[in-house]
Amino acid sequence: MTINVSDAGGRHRSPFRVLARRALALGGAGLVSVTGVVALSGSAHAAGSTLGAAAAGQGRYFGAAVAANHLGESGYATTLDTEFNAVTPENEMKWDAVEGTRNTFNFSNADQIVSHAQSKNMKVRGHTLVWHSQLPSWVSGLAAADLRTAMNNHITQVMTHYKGKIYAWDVVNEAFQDGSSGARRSSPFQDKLGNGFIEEAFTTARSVDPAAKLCYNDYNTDGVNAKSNAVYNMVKDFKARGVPIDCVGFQSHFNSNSPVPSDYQANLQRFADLGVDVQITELDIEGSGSAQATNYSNVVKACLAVTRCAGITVWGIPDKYSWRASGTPLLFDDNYGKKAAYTAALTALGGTSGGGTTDPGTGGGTDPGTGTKTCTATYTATQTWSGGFNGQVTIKAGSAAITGWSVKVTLGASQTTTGVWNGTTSWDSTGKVMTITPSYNGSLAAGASTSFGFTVQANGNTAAPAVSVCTAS
Ligand code: 9MR
Repeated sequence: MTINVSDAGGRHRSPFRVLARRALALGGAGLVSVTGVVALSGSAHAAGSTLGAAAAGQGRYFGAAVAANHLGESGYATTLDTEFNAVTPENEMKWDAVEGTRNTFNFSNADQIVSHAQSKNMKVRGHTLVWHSQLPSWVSGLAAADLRTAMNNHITQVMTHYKGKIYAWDVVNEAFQDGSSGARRSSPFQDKLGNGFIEEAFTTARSVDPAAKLCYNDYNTDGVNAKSNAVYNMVKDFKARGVPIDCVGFQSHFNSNSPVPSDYQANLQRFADLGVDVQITELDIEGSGSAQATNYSNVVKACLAVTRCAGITVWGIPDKYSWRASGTPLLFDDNYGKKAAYTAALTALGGTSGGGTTDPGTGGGTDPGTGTKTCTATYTATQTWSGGFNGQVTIKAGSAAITGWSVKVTLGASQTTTGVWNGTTSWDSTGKVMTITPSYNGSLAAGASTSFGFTVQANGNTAAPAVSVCTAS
């Protein structure tokens, strides 16, 4: 989420309250694939003993974000194929991945995921066509008229390549600001093309693949708040004026600073009432054990209680491959053992566990720590592709609790960054050194960790950026 710089801050502070009423009608519009993939369950397992089968029994899909470079790992592929009946390429369909150079398209990694999904009869969510992040610098450098041409061409080429194979596209991603303004986020598209870029993108998308559902997707819109109100008003306006839109994606990245909102179901319902499907598109919930399990259960129940909630996608399979692995936010542990959260999600879907290991979670003791405040910063390259890579820096508090941290990241020659998440960035005058401080994740118990990440456009230089010593406060 580009959650960039000011991301995922806790907007929803009230304790989660289940508002769920179980839906009586199970098959809302949009639950039947329009892509020719008829069966919702991709596996031969007994009805209800896997997430996908249990969701199918409720007229829903249950998907996972998938990375092409993990498909060769047997535990990964087996878990995907057994448990899920939908996929979203986690990074492989983003602009920088498919059109790093203008009008030169590279679909190889995304194709691997789509072929895999098709061979297992899984739905594919296309993610994403127009987004300010993971956007090559050639796009941001264009003047308005050329940018419009490039945007429409990108949509046209990518959707044509996958025509008939995509259940739903995230046509526009994360176009609104966080906070109380309800304003559009500044981006090359917004700044140069104005508010109309969103409807233009949807209109172009409809003309290319009329069978694909067209979604607007965002984060921090999961409860009723200024940002979701702004998206709501846009969708209402689109429906009133006949601008094509079929669905709204609620990313649902939750943690203690941004918990599952108490009005989650009510928020999904009010969008559904506008005449669009709602989809939970990037679900992950940091935590462990029974607290995490309860949150997962509540999210599943909220979806099932909204007839037009078409399905749920979790943002990864095992914790170790999560974009925020240190928060262990997913349903499977690093060895593909089923966590308590898995069992809770399956049970909420009306399924019954067919066995497997259950990881109760550690609960994580906290040491109040009284000594000097220290932290360490560890860099890992989490993803690489032809034009660049994603870096992640894990910040770990020493033997005392801290309330703030700061790390400098120095980019190599020719490198630029297109997005930073889970951190606030300030740049030095050379434009090469960014100082990252917390966006919401400054307070760490002794020994606890958090991470921030960034995307680097390599421009020919794939060397790891230099990460300075962590400074704690
Ligand atoms: O999970 C994705 C991670 O691997 C990438 O490094 C990151 C780069 O922007 O994007 C992550 O996925 C984001 C998604 O595309 C949009 N919503 C927020 C997700 C988490 O950051």
